[in-house]
Amino acid sequence: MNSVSTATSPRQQTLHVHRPGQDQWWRHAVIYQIYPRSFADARGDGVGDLRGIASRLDHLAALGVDAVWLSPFYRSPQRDAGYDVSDYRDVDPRFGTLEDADAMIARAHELDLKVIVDLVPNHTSDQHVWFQQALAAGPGSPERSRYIFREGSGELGEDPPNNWQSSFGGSAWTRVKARPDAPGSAWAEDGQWYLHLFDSSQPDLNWENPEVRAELESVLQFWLDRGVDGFRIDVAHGLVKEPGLPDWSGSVSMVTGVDEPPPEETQGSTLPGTLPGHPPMYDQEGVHEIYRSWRRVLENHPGEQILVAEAWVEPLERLARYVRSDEMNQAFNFSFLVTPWSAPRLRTVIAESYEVNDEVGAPTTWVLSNHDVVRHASRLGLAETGKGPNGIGIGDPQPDAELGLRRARAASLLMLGLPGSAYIYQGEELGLPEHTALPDDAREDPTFARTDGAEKGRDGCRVPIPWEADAPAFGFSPTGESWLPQPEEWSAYAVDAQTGVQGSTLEFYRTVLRLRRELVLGLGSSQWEPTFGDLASDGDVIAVVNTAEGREDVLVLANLGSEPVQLPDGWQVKLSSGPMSGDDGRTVPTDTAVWATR
Ligand code: ISL
Repeated sequence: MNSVSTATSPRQQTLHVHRPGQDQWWRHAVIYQIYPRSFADARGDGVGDLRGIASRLDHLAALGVDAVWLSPFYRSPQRDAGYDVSDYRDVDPRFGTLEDADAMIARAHELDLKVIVDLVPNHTSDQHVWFQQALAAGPGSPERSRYIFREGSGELGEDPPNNWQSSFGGSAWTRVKARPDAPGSAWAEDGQWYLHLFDSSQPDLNWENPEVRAELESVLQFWLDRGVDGFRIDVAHGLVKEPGLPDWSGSVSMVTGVDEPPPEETQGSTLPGTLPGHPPMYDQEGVHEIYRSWRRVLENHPGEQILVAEAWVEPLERLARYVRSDEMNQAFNFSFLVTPWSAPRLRTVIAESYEVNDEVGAPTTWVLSNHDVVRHASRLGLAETGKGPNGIGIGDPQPDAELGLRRARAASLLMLGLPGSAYIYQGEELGLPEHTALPDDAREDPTFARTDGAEKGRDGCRVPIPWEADAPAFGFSPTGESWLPQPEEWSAYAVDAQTGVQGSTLEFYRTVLRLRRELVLGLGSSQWEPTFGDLASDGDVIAVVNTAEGREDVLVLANLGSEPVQLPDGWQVKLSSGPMSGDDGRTVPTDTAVWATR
């Protein structure tokens, strides 16, 4: 067993100091992500809806979260599960009506939950009236200049304008007349190409066009007036492209971000402030001006609404530029999410996260799961932890479910003990694993088809969640319909099967969130706990002390090593992610985290 080293550094090493006055709700909120298709289906057609959400919000209030973020529920052909918006000011009939949205927001507020909605400004659906008008109006028209249309390369314009690849696989360009399912007359035959960083049904907007800027600001205003408390900004790093759209041979794929930088000899960005090989479609300087103007829109509105950046930008220093004091309020910490299950790696990302965010006065955020990645209860049970694959299929290496859940609970206890704001993805409070055996013909994520099945895609983390062990579709819908099939074993994960059951993941999360709130851990200061000496600086233990005036110190400790470790003297266990061991119950086993007070 690893024991406490006495030869420790006398000084605790500071990670983060809470500054007086920085107590706003979004600096410490626990935000629960609702994926509307898969949360609760009141109508019984197998697709979740807003009335279903409203009817289940009391579960979230009882869980103890502060806010919900809903993935898009706007009018959309659903080619990318709602991230292809055809009308930003209306609700898709699959999810309900604007009145249902108002009622859902009102119910959330009644329960003291803030509501954050998703805004998708990088692209629209090809069914958006603007894109239909652009096709009809032809090259050189003001309608086309709302998007990024270009002539093709090659003698006859038969090749795409540049070599950019879609994050979902294949070229990032589609030629107008070549589109196979073109709905007839609306489709021009002029042979121009349009850019889409994602699916061909998601044309990228042209953010150089003032009309685009004005329109999206008016959309912000529309939802502010309906009472929302903030916006999660989809692909926040993508809106502005490098002028001239230079070739770039790197690859940017779903989940993984920039996983292959371009070979050295090929062109990359040459813009000042970017690294050689920086992707010319992401993280361009021009995006920041947009967020400054949005911040002003929010500040002119009564109340305290926020902007959250979904930006797969590395290193963390670059990401922190999105949360400077006059830009967004928060950015998702994907660097934390993709870090392998390794104490040294996690310590590094934790320290860096505080360093870069404190520099700009922004809260650090923490996140382990969302609708784009393999659920962390499964990801952490894979032989190789880290960012994980883009989906898991029946023929792929399968996660160790028990190991995954043990680590997931430890990871969540670690994350929720750290100062800052934290995200929970629906079902994670149930310890829900990824569905790793979905039949291919059930898959809907466009990445599956666009990569010819090489990537399984994100459906496995989007399966409707279980509420009642013995009800049809586990209580997701009254009829038993479910747009993706649920594994039979999920009855054991249902909310009613875990409620009141000591040691269940749901009761664990409830206790964690209650204590986090009582002790206001999200607004604490933090430092490394020095007692562990080498073990916590080079070894397998992560030990952070969360402090605040007027309350007891809280030690947040996770043991990622193969040997158990002893809790340092003076600390009393408050809560652990799994059973403690040793005669006195003060030994922290492998892959276990603990909160202790003194
Ligand atoms: O391009 C990337 C890396 O730089 C991606 O990781 C990208 O930022 C990310 O996948 C964006 O995801 C969001 O937008 C997509 C949508 O399919 C996802 O569900 C959404 O979270 C397109 O709107």
